[in-house]
Amino acid sequence: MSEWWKNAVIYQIYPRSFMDSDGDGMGDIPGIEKRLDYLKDLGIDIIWLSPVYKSPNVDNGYDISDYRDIQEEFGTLADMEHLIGEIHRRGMRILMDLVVNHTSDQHPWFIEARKSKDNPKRDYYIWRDPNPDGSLPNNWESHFSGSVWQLDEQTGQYYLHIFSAGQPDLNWENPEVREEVKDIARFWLDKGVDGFRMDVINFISKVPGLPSVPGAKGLVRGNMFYMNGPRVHEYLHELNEDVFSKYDIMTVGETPSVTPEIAHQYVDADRGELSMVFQFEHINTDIRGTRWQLRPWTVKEFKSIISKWQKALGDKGWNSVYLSNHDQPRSVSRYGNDDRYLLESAKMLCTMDMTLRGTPYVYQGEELGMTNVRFDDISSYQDVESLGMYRDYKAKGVPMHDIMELVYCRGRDSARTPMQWDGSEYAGFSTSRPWLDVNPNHTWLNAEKEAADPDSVLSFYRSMIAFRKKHPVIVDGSFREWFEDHDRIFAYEREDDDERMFVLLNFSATKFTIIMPEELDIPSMELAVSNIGRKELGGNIISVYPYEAFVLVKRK
Ligand code: TEU
Repeated sequence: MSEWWKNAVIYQIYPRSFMDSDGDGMGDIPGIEKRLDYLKDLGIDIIWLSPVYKSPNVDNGYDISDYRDIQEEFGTLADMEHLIGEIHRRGMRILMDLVVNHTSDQHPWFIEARKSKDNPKRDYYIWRDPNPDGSLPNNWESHFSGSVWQLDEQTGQYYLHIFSAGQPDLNWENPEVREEVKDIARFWLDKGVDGFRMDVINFISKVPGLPSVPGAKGLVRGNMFYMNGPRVHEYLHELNEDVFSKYDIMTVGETPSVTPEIAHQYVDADRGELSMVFQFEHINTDIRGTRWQLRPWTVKEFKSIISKWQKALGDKGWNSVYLSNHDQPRSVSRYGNDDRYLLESAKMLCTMDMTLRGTPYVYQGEELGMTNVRFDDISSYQDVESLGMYRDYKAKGVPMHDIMELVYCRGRDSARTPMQWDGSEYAGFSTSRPWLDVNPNHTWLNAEKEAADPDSVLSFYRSMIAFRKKHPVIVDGSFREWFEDHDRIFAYEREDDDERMFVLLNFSATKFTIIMPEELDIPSMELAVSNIGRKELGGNIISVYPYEAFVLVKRK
């Protein structure tokens, strides 16, 4: 089967914030359809749609109550079928988000399951009696604050929810559950979708007995007992054998806590599991443990992780390349400089994404250089995770100023403010006040303005995506890092039989001079990309400007 996904550029749409077609302040499927030409024009090959299924929206669609129907606010199943057709008509492909570690507590399976201990659906989920002393079954902390256990009054047992109580975990040990998942996948594949992004797919197999984390005081993350668990590969292989391998599709697993060694087990072609995974190591370089525990970020650590993955999943396996999504702060605010060097740094990050080996993902608005937002009051925020932290930290007496800073720099709503199409009141996203307010900077940072400006971030993305497609060395070539010890620049060389490419990225606001090693033979190379409008490099001694990025090429 062809590996079309290796050459592709993928664009993630967060449907509630992309485009509203009916003026209710909520993005929808007909809205997405209206903007398909924008994506085609950008050079996008594949669209990944965050969940659009029926959902009570405890976690914005990541809590699904019907996998075969569409959330009313987003449209109908017929709208979705039409969208799939329109995407294909433009020569693009579409991935759906398959969220099957858990369902919504409003899913008919769970409604049945909680009715009685002997209900036929009971074993679709994970239940435990309280301990004899009345304490919780174990000490695991939910990702969204509090315990992972919720007491179900009716039957007197607890059910497991790694995320919110509205997201009970499915019991994958039950073969009926696995058959249900296969049926859901077939339902969408038969409608023509081209694959899946699989939500926290490495959480599906729990260590038997669900042991407490030893030696911990209070609630702690039980990661080691459910991430990359004992049967996860068996389950994924089964899914692949029975379903995925029968279609020409791609799959990308969302897999927090994987090392390259673990990732190989998910993505190597001979394993028959997934096409690629999202690893989290490079985006966890400014946190410890959970997203709310900050630590200083350094270029050196960040680039060493990226290099490690480039080398490890080069010839065998495959990388995904991403800096942001609907769960992460805006990339330019996090790794660039969203103030004085917004333009330069957004383009620098784009240069990196489009020249690494792997499939690059652009998260909606990233191509405009959209930034984090700072709303004054917590009441403007909607994210279940941020609000959970807010309640917890407030109860613990953490100063309000510190809590709000965490919301600003780490909260997920920064990535979820509506897409900035133009400078009008609701950013051209909607004709009424959106479910989450627009970022006030939409008056000057928006797609309409950027489309008309050859020097904009948007224009740069368009040209970099086109550049990537013209240079197969980016997809197939080897990767070699240069200046490993430099604490501001990330530099690397890509090479195949036809071409040699050298990329230099300044991750700082500092200007400095570097001397290029003779071995690189810089004077023989041609300047192909510059994010600051450079016309030439000069010789081997180069003045590097703040957040500068350039790419040099040489045909062999
Ligand atoms: O995310 C899972 C995940 O590991 C995190 O990125 C998550 O956002 C949380 O911050 C962990 O601290 C996936 C989805 O992408 C996310 O939107 C969902 O909320 C979550 O799973 C549950 O479905």
